[in-house]
Amino acid sequence: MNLTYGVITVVGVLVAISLALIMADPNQTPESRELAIPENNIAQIEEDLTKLSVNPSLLTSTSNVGDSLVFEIEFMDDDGNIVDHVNYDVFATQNSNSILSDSAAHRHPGKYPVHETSTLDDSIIEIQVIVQGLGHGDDIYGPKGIETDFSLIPAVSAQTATSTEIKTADNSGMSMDCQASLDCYTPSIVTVSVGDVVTMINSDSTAAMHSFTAGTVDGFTPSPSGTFDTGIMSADDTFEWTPETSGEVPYYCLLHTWMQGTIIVE
Ligand SMILES: [Cu+2]
Repeated sequence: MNLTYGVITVVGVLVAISLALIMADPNQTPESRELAIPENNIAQIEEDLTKLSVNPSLLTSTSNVGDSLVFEIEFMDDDGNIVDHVNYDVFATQNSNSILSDSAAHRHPGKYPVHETSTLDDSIIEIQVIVQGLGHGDDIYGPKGIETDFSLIPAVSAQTATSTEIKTADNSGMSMDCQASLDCYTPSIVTVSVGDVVTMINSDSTAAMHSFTAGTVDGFTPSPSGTFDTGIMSADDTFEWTPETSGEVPYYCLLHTWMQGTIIVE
C-alpha cells in the first residue's frame, strides 16, 4: 500500500464514522457524544434528565400575618441531590386572591430567585410550583408541567393586647383608711405592657364620684402629669387608656387625694 492509498483509506474510515453518527437515532445518545462536545453543559443535563425527577421544596422563614412571605424554591432528585438550571412558574394565593405570580423563574447554581408575596392576611397560603423544564434559552429539556402544591398557615403575632382592670374601692371616698393599706384602688399597683388596654372603673358601691388622674400628690396638693385623666366619674363609669411608652405612671383621685395608685408600664 502506497501513501495515497493509506490516506484515502483513513479518510474513508472517518467518513464512515461520521455518517454513522449523523444517521444514528437522535433519541439514542452516541457514546462519542461527550468527546464531540465535552464542554457542553446542556448535553450533560439532557443526558441526565432521562433519569431525573425534579422535586421542589419550599425554603422559607416564618410567615406572619401583616408581613410578606419570602421564600425560594429548591429542587432535588429522588436521591436528594440538588437539581439546578430549573425553569419554573410559582404562584401564591390566599382566599383565591393572588399574592404572588412569578412565571419563567430560573434556579441557577449560586444565583436563584427569591420570591416575595404581598402582605399576608390570616388565611391559608396556597403555593403552586410548576416545573417548566431544565436548561437555558432554546435548550430546555426534561420534565414539564409537573405541578406541586404547598400550603402554609401564617402565624398571628404572639403579641396580643391584654386588658387590665383597675377599680375604685368601696368606701374609698368616705375614709382615708385605704391609704395605709394601699387599696383605695384595686389593685393599686399593676404592671402592664405598652399597647395593653387599661380599663379604669368607678365601682365604689357607695356610688361616690372619683377620678383616675395621672400625677402625684404632695401632702394634699396634686400635680397632674397629663398622661391620662378620666375626669370626674360617676358610679360605674369606665375609662380606657392604652400606654404608649414604658415607665411608672402614678395617679390619684382629684376628689380624694389620699387615693393613690401606680401603673407600671413595661
Ligand atoms: Cu375619689
